[in-house]
Amino acid sequence: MKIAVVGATGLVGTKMLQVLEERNFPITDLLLVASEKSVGKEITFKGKAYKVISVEDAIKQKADIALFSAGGSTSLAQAPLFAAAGTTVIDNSSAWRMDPTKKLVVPEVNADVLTPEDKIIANPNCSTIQMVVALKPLHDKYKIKRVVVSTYQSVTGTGVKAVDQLMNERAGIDGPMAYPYKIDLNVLPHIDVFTENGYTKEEMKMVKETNKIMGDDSIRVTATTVRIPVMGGHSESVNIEFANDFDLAEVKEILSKAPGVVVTDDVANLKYPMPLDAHDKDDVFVGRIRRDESQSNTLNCWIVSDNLRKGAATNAVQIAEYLVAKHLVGESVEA
Ligand code: 11C
Repeated sequence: MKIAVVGATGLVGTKMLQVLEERNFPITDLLLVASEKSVGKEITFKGKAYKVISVEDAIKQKADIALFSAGGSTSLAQAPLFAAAGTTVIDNSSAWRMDPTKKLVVPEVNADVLTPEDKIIANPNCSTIQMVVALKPLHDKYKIKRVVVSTYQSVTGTGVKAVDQLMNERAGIDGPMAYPYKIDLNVLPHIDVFTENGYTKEEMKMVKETNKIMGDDSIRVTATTVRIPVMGGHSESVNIEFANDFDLAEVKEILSKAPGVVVTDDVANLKYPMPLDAHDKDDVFVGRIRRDESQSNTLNCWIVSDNLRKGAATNAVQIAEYLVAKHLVGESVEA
């Protein structure tokens, strides 16, 4: 496969390269693409140095798959140009997610919606991805009516500038601010911009993207998304009301067998998921699984995952792996 990574110098782009290398993705040619200011820079992949090229150069080289992590406006402008050249784009921005003509995919949940005609495929928001990986097997068994989620999100979700802000504050150094307030020793109940209904865009992504990925608009979702001074991953407190009653042991059994999920739930031995443990892993960790005693058919749990891995790079690479495995890209499709 000829693979392009667009936005190769950013936090997610760097992680995409790491994941492609670790998972030994079948690459014959690799195109590393970034904005003009990075063109010519060298990046090492599997011990070989590659020069960063421009988007225009990359389009001409007709990659089989382009993994995009270059922001919404770049994606809106450039993804259709790659698609027109025959490249299948897997885009990590929010640009295409709610477009009814585009698929929004988490492989463990809905990879089967993909066809060879899908030339721009959207990768969901990180906080949505880790939640739906855990929700899907439970929805299949008990049917989810409503989800109430509160998130505790890593600064890595914002990007390098936010990581720098946190580290500078910890070191007592003045520097550029990614957030309107100090983040070290603080909590910001604010991720992405506020919308007219008083929720943030991040909160509304969790609502709308969950319905689209799960293929079920009857699931009601309400979210409060919060930034905390943490690096390794996003955490979520999730309250799930089902149509049907459940057995707690069976819930744990279902989750422990679910693809992409690791149950870490042994409170007697103080075992529960934490971002420090999830960091640089591909799994979604679920713990603190317990009945909500205030309401029937309702479960509480705690879901943690590395937002740069399963929440972004790994999910995109898994989509690419699925396309290859099912012969939905490459020469076999063009023939
Ligand atoms: C955050 N979830 O943690 C965001 C980052 O729509 O892909 C990813 C934003 C997106 O700030």
